Amino acid sequence: MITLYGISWSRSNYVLFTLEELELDYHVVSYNPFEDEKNNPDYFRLNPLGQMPTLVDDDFVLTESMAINFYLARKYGANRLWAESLEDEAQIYKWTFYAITQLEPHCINLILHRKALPEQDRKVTVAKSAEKLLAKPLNVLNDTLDGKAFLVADRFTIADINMAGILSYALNSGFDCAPFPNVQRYLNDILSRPARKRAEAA
Ligand SMILES: N[C@@H](CCC(=O)N[C@@H](CS)C(=O)NCC(=O)O)C(=O)O
Repeated sequence: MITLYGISWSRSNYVLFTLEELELDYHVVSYNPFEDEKNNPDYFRLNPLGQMPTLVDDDFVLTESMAINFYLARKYGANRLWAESLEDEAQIYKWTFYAITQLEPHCINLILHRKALPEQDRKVTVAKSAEKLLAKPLNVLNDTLDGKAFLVADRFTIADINMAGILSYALNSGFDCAPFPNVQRYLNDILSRPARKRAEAA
C-alpha cells in the first residue's frame, strides 16, 4: 500500500507524476505543511521537518521528494523510468541534481515573489534577480536539448519528471521561456503527458 502525504501544488507534483506514470495504486493524504508539530505529532514522526511530501510504502517511510522519485523509479519502473547502464544512471543523477541545485532556488524565489507570498511580502528585486540567475543554467539546458526530446538515453526517464517538475514552478510564476526555445518545447511535451495531467488533478 502506497500513501503520499502532500498536495499537488507542492513538491509532491513530480512524485504524483511518477506514481501516475507508473500506474501505481496509491492514495493521497492532503497535508498542510504549515501545521504546528503539537497539532499533528503523528506526521512529525514520519517527517521530523513537518514538510511534504512524505511517502509511506507499506512500512517503509521516505522523505525528500527527489529521493522518493528515485526510489519509485527503481522499485516500480526499473525498465521504464530508470537507467540500463551505470552511465545513464549517472546522467539521471546529474540532471536531477542540476535541477535542484542550479535551478530550483531561483524557481522557488520566482513562485514565492510573483505568486505565493502575500502581496505585501513579495519583493520585485528578488524575482528579477531569480530570473537573471536562471539564464545561465537554462542556456546550458537549452543547448543540451537541441534536437533532443529527453535528457537521458533518448527516452523518457525519471530525470525528465524531476526536471520538468522543478521548472514548472517558473512557468507557473509567469516566467517567459521563449528565449530558451528547446527548453520551452521540451517542457510543453513533458508537461502535457497524460500522467502529468492526472497528477495535477490528484
Ligand atoms: N527538500 C525537500 C523540501 C520539502 C519542502 O520544503 N516542502 C514544502 C512544500 S513544497 C514544505 O513542506 N514547506 C513547509 C515548511 O517548510 O514548513 C523535498 O524536496 O522534499
